[in-house]
Amino acid sequence: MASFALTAIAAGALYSCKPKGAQAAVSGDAAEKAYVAPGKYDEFYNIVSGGFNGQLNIYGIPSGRLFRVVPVFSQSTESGYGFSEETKPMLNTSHGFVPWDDLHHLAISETNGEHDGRWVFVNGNNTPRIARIDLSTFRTAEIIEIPNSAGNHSSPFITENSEYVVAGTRFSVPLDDQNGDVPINTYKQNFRGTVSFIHPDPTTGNMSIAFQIKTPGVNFDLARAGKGKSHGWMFFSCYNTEKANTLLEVNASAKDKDFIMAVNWKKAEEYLKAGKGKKEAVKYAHNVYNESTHTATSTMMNEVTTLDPKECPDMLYFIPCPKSPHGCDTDPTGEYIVGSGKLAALIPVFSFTKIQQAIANKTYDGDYDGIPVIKYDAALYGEVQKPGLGPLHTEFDGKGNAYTSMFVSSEIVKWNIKDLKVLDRVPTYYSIGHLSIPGGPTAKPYGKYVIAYNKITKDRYLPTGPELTQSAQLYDISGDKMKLILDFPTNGEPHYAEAIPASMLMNKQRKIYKIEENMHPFAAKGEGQTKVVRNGNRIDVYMTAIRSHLTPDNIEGVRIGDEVFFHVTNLEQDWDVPHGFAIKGANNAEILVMPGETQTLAFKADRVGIFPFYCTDFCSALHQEMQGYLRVSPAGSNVALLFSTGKNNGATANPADSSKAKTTKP
Ligand code: K7E
Ligand code: CUA
Repeated sequence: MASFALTAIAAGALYSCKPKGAQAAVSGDAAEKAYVAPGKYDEFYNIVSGGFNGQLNIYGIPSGRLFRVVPVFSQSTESGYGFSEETKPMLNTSHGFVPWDDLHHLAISETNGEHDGRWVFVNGNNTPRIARIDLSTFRTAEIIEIPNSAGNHSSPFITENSEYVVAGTRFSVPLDDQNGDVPINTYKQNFRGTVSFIHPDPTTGNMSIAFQIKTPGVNFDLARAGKGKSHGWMFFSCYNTEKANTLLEVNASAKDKDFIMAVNWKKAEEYLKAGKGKKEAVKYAHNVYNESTHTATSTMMNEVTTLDPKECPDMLYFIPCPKSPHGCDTDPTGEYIVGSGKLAALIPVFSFTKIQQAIANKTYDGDYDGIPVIKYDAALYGEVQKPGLGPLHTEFDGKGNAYTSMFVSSEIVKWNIKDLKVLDRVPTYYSIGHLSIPGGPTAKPYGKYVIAYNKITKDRYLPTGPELTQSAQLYDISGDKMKLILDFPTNGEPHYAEAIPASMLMNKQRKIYKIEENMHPFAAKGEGQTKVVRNGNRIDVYMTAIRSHLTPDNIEGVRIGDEVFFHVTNLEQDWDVPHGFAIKGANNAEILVMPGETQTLAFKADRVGIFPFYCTDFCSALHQEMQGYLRVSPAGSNVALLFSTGKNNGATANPADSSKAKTTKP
């Protein structure tokens, strides 16, 4: 009953308070479909890229409720990720500490072409990196930097059994072991692309770069792995086949067709086995978070294996694709490859079977930098005519239909894969980029919904200064016609997203870290193990947190110039009882420590005084009492190092301080 009343009020508000120009596109009935009653769970987890905030956002579908922001390439003031001493190494690169990146795409791990719910891989565009997030903790477990790359955009795309997570360069550049100090207008001679095949260990997920393929100096935009019959192949969209190095908006749009690059990676594996791989000197960071020491390590790697297509025939092919293709998506059967030319007035659909025939018959249109170019018609299954303007990305519902996002005409267009006829179109508000159907990129889509991720929301939401929110929109696709059922704002700019059934993740969530398994070198596994140790100017505080006190909570004997490391171990062994820790004047964030975990906040003593510290997470009725004091004395003071909780152990005033106090009295 209460829900009816709520809906009626919401619907009323939609009409009566509608700002000028707003679209009242959802009727009360449709909105019911997105309504998840208080206390009820959502049907899907929606894992959404945060774009230029470098994070990953976790929403519920169909409610659109935001559950969590997972920091990946960016520091988090909420959890202390990238601020705590343990997590700083996660953001190390060959360029040093890089606490930001631009996260566009993600790929959930797969087994037999279907989601297996173990990990999600994401890309850092700017300083090329791939991260692995563990879906039982929703925390970043590993980050690997990609050498020989710049603008890691066509990345990451995963193969059917997670054999590889694949990453292509957007910007071709001189390779890392070449002299890069060349005139920019020697692009054609000196700039090269690469595509990297990263192998996650099937058991641990730990990533290593298996090999890189050197390619002509084009821009790789997006990619998809083959599946089913096309398993063993990878397809990349390329633009700037003109190899322009300036004013690309004109100079990279000169040609009528660019390419989709088809990579036979099984063939690449054969060449590797036959010893065709070359070891090259490069430098890249590999960062791993260890869940028993609760600490990340960063290792600098110095070698990568490359394959040169000149020595490896039948490994790469180009397929002409009109005009500056963006998305390149394979359907659930693996037979159809959809190229979305941003500037094209049609959508070409290529046939894997025809591509194989064309290769067997050498139906080529010459070559591009020595790589065979398959004749357009020989690879083409057909074209979707008049789909709309600015096709970007395509997802599939598993019922023989494809859904393509149209950036320029702001719509989703549904079409049939077999006869290429447009079946339905719905407006999006506005300028849709990616779209996502639960399971849409896999061999077995779950269907049911399509979610649009929009760049522009003018007139959809209350305005917030010069920048308006970006947003997602949820459409019901269970019937013949798509139906808008919900708008929800997003955190950051959403690019790609995937949705996975709640049942695959909700029962495998980690609840605590076992205190007896804590291998952190500075852990105090009980209050009896707490201590404060001086080593020159370094002071280590082995601290514990449990409802509702910190041990020790009185610390004296610290001097100006000391660096104090607060190693806080959370002794709780209950789900969802983190404790926070912050201290006045720390040039840092706070830290948030999960049950059984140890995290460290560094603090530099820069002035004499009393520095309160406290728990930042409201953990009990006496949370506000969860506090303590650090006394900082002048450099050279002889105040003894003392620490305690619940008793006063006879610390005395510094004689220097009291004499000073006397003499300054008028
Ligand atoms: Cu189309 Cu970077 Cu995937 Cu965004 S990209 S929209
Ligand atoms: Cu612990 Cu508040």
